[in-house]
Amino acid sequence: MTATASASAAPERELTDGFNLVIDALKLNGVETIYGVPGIPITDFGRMAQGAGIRVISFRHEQNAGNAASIAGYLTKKPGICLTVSAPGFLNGLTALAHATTNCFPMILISGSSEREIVDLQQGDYEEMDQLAIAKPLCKAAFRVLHAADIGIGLARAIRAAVSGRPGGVYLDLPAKLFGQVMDAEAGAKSLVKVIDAAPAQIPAPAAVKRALDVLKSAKRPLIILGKGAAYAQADDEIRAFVEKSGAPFLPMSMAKGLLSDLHPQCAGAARSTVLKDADVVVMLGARLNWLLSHGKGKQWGEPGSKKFIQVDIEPREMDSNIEIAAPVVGDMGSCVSALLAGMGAGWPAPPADWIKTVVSKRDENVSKMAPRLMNNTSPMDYHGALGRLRTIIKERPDAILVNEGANTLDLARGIIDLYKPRKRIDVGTWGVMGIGMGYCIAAAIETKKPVLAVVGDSAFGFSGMEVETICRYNLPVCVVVFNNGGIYRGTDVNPCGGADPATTVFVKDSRYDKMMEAFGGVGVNATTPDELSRAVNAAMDSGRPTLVNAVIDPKAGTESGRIGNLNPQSVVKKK
Ligand code: OXT
Ligand code: ADP
Ligand code: MG
Repeated sequence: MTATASASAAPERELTDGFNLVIDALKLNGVETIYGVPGIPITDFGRMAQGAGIRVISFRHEQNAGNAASIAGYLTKKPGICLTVSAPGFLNGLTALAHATTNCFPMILISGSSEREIVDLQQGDYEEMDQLAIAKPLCKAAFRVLHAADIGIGLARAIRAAVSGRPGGVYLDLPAKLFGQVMDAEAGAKSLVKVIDAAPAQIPAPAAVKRALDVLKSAKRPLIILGKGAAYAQADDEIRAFVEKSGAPFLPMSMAKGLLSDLHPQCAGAARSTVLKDADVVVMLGARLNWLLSHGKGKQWGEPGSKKFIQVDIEPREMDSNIEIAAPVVGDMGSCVSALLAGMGAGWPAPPADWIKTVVSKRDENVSKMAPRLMNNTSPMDYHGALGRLRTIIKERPDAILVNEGANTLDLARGIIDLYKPRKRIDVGTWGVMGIGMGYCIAAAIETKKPVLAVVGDSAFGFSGMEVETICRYNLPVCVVVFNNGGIYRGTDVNPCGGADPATTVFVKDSRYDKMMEAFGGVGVNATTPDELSRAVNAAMDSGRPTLVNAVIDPKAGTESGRIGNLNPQSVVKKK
């Protein structure tokens, strides 16, 4: 976009400014959507971006916009863009930026900021804050653009930093003054950069591939762990071919569920303890040996030294982060898995039959133990009865995106709801963070154009619940099921002093979250039995109308911290 200016004698020349250059740079690099909250100094920018054909989704809180941008990055392999105002808006978005970095999701937080001259002298500007300095330790890279002529380079650097190598969050600081800077339009256009090959292939070394295959060939009890890095890579066919050729059982981490169907004959999701303890060679594909895998040590992993690890990851420094990696394979997932496949050649030996038999019989035992619990129709509902119905709904609609947060609501849904296709399950991720829910729903609906089913605890929902208005405003095909057990983990705690204040973990009894959706023109349903729940969710998924189902769950049904109670310290010196 350009304007013209004429000095009295000089010939007319076209002008552009910072606003237009940022928009042009984003469009040049294929950015279609911005998630944000308007205000000083980016209100007009948002308006102009919308006018220029970028979809600008306005949220009620920046953290939710940031979470939306981060998961947009995960789902598309392109950096999700979040736009915030200075200081408080920036800080609200920062949690999401740090979350993106921790989870290896590509995202760019673009924030307006106050005047450098005033900020640096700490003279008290409007929303004064040294945002760049604050963002730096919390993201993969941080940049500031001071001159309009550098906007193109600034955005190019941000895009490359976000998606190349291990993806992550990038901060781009745009001071208010930059937006108004005027420059010659032709020079401005020339200053923009179209990023070529933003995430170049990283080919693994042949020696590393051979070493890994030697270790794998020696295995008597191989296991493949699939992580969200493998799902992110969109190397679905190569990964499937590798897993199937190896014949090894695979264990999907939470967001890798569905990369290969949970019903695949090699899936060991329902035999988790057995495979972790007894495997002798473990292939990690885009998964880290962090807390979610007990750092690769301890009782869960059987005898110390009883297994060798092959780790495929784009980040060399991930190797040996917790335990020794016998065969590191560094490169992008697609290239690494293709190289492994090629090296396996024809006639790769199947794992010993007794190992497969052990895994399959443990899996089948756990699945049949759970089956009857999923069919109950009791009221108030327990988690199994409710989740059993949602499991059927996802089975019938395998293209839907499942968003999941909470404690019991998370842990039980992870085990009960099977996934059939890659990148269909998005959840609390590496931090176990509450509040991703509605932001993820909005971005998932927008980026994938598929129906979204959110299964969220009543506490979890509270962190982003106001975004139901956003869901209604944009008329998104999102069905939110709030598992309402009246509290965090359970709804039964009492104040130890017996005073008037409620216990710290409980909420208002018999609350009706469905009314929130109704308040903004969506559909609200109160469901007290699994049958009612099933009817309401099916109707929502059929109609595509924004819907919130208040699923009344027995307040006694959950356990403290869900399945991670072991991480929840309990005092042994409780005073009266
Ligand atoms: O093999 P074994 O026999 O062991 O069996 C395993 C599987 O084989 C088997 N399985 C199956 N059986 C049959 N069929 C099938 N299909 C099947 N699939 C699996 O089941 C068992 C268990 O399998 P699983 O789940 O795979 O294994 P396990 O051992 O659990 O795995 C370990 C982990 C660590 C990988 C796993 O547990 C995991 O991924 N956990 C993630 C946990 C997590 O991130 N939790 C969220 C954080 S909790 C807490 O922090 C909360 N807060 C604090 C807070 C947070 N987080 N954030 C912020 C910003 N502020 C505060 C809060 C406030 S949670 C929370 C709110 C909670 O209240 P809500 O109301 O929202 O929710 P409710 O609890 O519902 O009330
Ligand atoms: P999970 O929680 O599912 O175990 P993590 O987030 O812990 O997964 O691990 C993801 C890993 O995947 C990170 O170590 C990251 O470096 C890696 N990764 C991300 N993208 C790629 C890619 N394209 N190729 C290879 N590894 C990747
Ligand atoms: Mg709850």
